[in-house]
Amino acid sequence: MNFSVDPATPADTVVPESFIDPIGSPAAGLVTFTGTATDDDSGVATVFVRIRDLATNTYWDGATWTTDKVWIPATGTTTWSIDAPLSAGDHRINVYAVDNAGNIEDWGDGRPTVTFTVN
Ligand SMILES: [Ca+2]
Repeated sequence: MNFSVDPATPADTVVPESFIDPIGSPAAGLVTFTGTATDDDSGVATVFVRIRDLATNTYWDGATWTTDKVWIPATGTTTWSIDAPLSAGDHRINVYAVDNAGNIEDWGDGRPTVTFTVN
């Protein structure tokens, strides 16, 4: 029997991991969220964020608030940021990362979630 090993590029099967920096209780207005992401092998391609206003049950699409459960790409990868104009009340942010091999951080892997109150 013959076995061969391709030394060139082992497939990346490791799912990336994202993290949200502490948010606290920001003041109403334009709020900047920041965080990080890591990935073995191919590296982080994109970080997606979903920001929900729990009072109106709407989601920030980058331009306006919508009832669609939209995910929008953050700026940056291993360190990322995103801005959203928030009114007072409870909000929730979720984040996930995708790596350059197309592996997607799914809910089962954690997909960080933070619920916070805007003052
Ligand atoms: Ca990977």
